[in-house]
Amino acid sequence: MSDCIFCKIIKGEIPSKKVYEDDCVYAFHDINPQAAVHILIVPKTHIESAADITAENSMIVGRVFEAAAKIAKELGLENGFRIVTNVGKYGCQSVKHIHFHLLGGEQLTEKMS
Ligand code: DGP
Repeated sequence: MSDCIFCKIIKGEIPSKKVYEDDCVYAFHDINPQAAVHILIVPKTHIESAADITAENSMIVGRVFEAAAKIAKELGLENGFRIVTNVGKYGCQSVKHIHFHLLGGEQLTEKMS
């Protein structure tokens, strides 16, 4: 999508601190980190949110989690991490291109809402 900020980041039209890329997935540091390590993992295909995952596109979720495991190993997150995807207004999703927050590098709180 031409006006999507994450599509622009994936295409290199907006700079980002890339940590991982393959044919399906692009991952980079969040501009506003909420943990010692805060990476955004984004499928290259423009899908609005997890509410739009179907039998046709659900393989991207597996590819995101494969990437997450590789990134976590690379960044030394052996003590654990959290993966979050926000959906819609109540989920506080601000960028309408599905993305997964990989949070770690410190003890996270039990609170998830
Ligand atoms: P969400 O609220 O779940 O839609 O998360 C969107 C995240 O995207 C938020 O944590 C901030 C991040 N973000 C927004 N714009 C940019 C950007 O231009 N560069 C980077 N690196 N992160 C961005």
